[in-house]
Amino acid sequence: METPRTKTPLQALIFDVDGTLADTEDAHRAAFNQAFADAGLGWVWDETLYIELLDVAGGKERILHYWKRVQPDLGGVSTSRASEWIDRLHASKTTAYGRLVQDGSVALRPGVLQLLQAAHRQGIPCAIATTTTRANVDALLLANLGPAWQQHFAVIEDASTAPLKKPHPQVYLQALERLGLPAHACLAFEDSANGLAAARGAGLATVVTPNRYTQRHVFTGAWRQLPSLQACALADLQAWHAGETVRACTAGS
Ligand code: XBP
Ligand code: MG
Repeated sequence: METPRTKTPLQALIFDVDGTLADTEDAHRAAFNQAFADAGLGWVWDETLYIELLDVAGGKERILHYWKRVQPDLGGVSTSRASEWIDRLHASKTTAYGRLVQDGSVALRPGVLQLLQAAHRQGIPCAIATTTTRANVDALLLANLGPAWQQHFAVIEDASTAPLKKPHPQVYLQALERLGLPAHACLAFEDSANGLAAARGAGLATVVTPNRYTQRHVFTGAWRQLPSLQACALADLQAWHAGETVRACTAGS
């Protein structure tokens, strides 16, 4: 028997961080280059190269990917030594990133704050699902939303809680589990093809707002693709979501 198609009210918003809440990748790139310079490495990631490297989610994974490209045998060091070295280099990068965003110079993208505030007023929980390091989330949102920034988010899933990086759906599956909501009652917000794949892998309708680093990505399967969230009120999202009849999730459906 056909499962009755039901209209599900929108019950939660799940946000990616880098590139979605804020255009952070210039700061990330500068922080990587600062760490490379401090370590005396001749590595410099220019924008063209970084656009390509962003296909690898996770800063540590990105460093390893690049290192293998420039030195396929990793200089003969053991896997454990290479991992220890990358951890130290990435910690230096994370410190540099925190310094770059602490003054609020990396602002939230247009429309993001208004959407967070509208959701808060209506009691619609918001969550974070990011592959970035928690310290980066703290630094960015402290600078933009103040010391009480966590009040905006019921759930935060990041690289420390979801080690399998996008496009793996782990970070979104864990966010849904902690929200206690089915995917069809929520919306995801992303900026990249990897992020879209991760959200879709968790069954989430996804609003994509590309940026300079991801504008050439292909966003097949996006629920909506918008230049930003500036013209996207919560009421619009609720109306779109209600207007889309969805199959009620039943066991095995
Ligand atoms: C984007 C990423 C992160 C950042 C760098 O995360 O892939 O790796 O580029 O941050 P998001 P780290 O899922 O928020 O788009 O160096 O801490 O990984
Ligand atoms: Mg992103």
